Amino acid sequence: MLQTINFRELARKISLVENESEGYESILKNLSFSNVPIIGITGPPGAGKSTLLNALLDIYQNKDKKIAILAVDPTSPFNYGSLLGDRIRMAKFFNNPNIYIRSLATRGSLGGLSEKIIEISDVVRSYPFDYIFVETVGVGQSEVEIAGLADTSIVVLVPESGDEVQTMKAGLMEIADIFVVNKSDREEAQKFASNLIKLCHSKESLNKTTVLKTVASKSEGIEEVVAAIDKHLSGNFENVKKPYLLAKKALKIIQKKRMQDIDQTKLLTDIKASYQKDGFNIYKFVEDVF
Ligand SMILES: Nc1nc2c(ncn2[C@@H]2O[C@H](COP(=O)(O)OP(=O)(O)O)[C@@H](O)[C@H]2O)c(=O)[nH]1
Ligand SMILES: [Mg+2]
Repeated sequence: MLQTINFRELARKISLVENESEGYESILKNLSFSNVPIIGITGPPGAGKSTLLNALLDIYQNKDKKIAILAVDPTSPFNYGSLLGDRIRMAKFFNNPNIYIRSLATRGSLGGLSEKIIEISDVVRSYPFDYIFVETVGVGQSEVEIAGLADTSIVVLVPESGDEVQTMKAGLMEIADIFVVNKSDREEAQKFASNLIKLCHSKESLNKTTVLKTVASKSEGIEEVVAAIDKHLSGNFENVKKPYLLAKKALKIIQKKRMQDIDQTKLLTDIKASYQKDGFNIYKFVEDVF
């Protein structure tokens, strides 16, 4: 008997954590995790990440798998359209009790995004999903960080991504466990995929990343993506980035905790009262106060 997940409760918890509303810290502290794998899907805007996810959902749905999707979309007017597109595309899954979809806005800045994603995916991870997918745009620094969170990272490229591969080669190679060359219905796809395979299997490349071709909009090549995900997950690869990401996160929590006791108004009052006095020394002041 399949266990149903309380999506309403999950959604409420995510909102509390997302907005740092009262009580969110206690929610985080009381989470108990199961080992739900997190799969990151990243790549340039328009590459077909959402379309690919949609096609993956069809397959997982037939296998009665429970899936959560966290889609991170920068809130810019340009991306609003893509969010809307995703909504329409994924509408057929909205009432599915096995599929939870949540869009997360980045509110213009990417700062702090990865931190929030860690917290939110931790909330999701406390529910018995089979897989959690996190879709993010681009391959910038924050995606590298998010890759630390994921057990398997998929980088979606399109045949026109030649420049991206050139400029972000190092970063891309570093984060991708699976490359998906989407829009393989286009002419240049075969050549692009062959070049990518060569790159992945060259001497410099440490991990021989799998390269797959898909036409997400026609659900072609998707079974192979499902198989590659499971193969990678069962390979027990050590995620070397994860401890670094968690150490950074721990540091932020410690900073926040330590700062909690500091009354900034009182600090200012104390400084005002003493800074003009003879012999005032800011370093000594801090040492005496803390
Ligand atoms: N020709 C072609 N178009 C595709 C394919 N996959 C997605 N698209 C289209 O590419 C556009 C962007 O797709 P989307 O999934 O929103 O990209 P995302 O920004 O990476 O999530 C949409 O209009 C899709 O219909 C494909 O395999 N072939
Ligand atoms: Mg998308």
